[in-house]
Amino acid sequence: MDKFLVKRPSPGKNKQEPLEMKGGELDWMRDGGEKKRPRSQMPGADESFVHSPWKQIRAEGLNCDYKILFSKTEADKIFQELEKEVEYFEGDLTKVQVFGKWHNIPRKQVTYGDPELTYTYSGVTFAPKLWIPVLNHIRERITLATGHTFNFVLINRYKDGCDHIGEHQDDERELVPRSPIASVSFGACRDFFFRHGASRGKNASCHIEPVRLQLAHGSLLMMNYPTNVYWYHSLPTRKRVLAPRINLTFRKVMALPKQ
Ligand SMILES: O=C(O)CCC(=O)C(=O)O
Ligand SMILES: [Mn+2]
Repeated sequence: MDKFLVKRPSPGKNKQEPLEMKGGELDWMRDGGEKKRPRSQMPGADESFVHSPWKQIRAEGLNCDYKILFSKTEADKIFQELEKEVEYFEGDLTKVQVFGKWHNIPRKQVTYGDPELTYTYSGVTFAPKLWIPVLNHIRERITLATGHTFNFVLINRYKDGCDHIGEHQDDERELVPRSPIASVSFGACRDFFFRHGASRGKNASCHIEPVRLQLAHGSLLMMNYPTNVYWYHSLPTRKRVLAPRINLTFRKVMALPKQ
């Protein structure tokens, strides 16, 4: 991964890391039944804001930025809270259509977001569940770090290294044109690949090296325009990974008339 990385200051509009946390969003992080405590006494507060540098990931038509957004202590808490509170889709919503055939998806999935939005992905239209505190907490931290706001999140849970996501582009028609996608990961560190569209398959028109990243616990990967125009991404199987991983891709979605 280092081959593609150049260190630089924060790329967001908000160059400064956040200075305060708002009480309400953190209620789930406090011990039960206690009065509000000063920030310095809150669990994990000392380390709440990690000052990890941004790393640029650049290749032809690929523009991504990566950083550790949450300290280990906070990422552990968030992971536990996600395991407790996120309710994944069941039944027909756990299947996707590929070349006209329906398959069970090799992971668990769910969407949360503003109520008027929908999202069509691999032939299935998802209505979002309403925001819950832990998701708002993550969403606010991304906004503080990048200056971007998001109204929708797709959550994928990979129970172990057998669960995966195949090569695809995030190019759904509901996405606000040229908007970035913020991908936050918790749990097992997994390999994540970008492959240029022109270098895919037998009829590849040129050879462009794939880009391999490792998405760590508590990390944020910003996929900026035009990455998803030219590059496909995937999370391949890794048989040796035994622990679960949760990935959340925060998106800017437009309310579209029903087709
Ligand atoms: O799990 C990941 O890191 C990627 C998920 C993804 O690409 C997607 O939800 O579109
Ligand atoms: Mn994707």
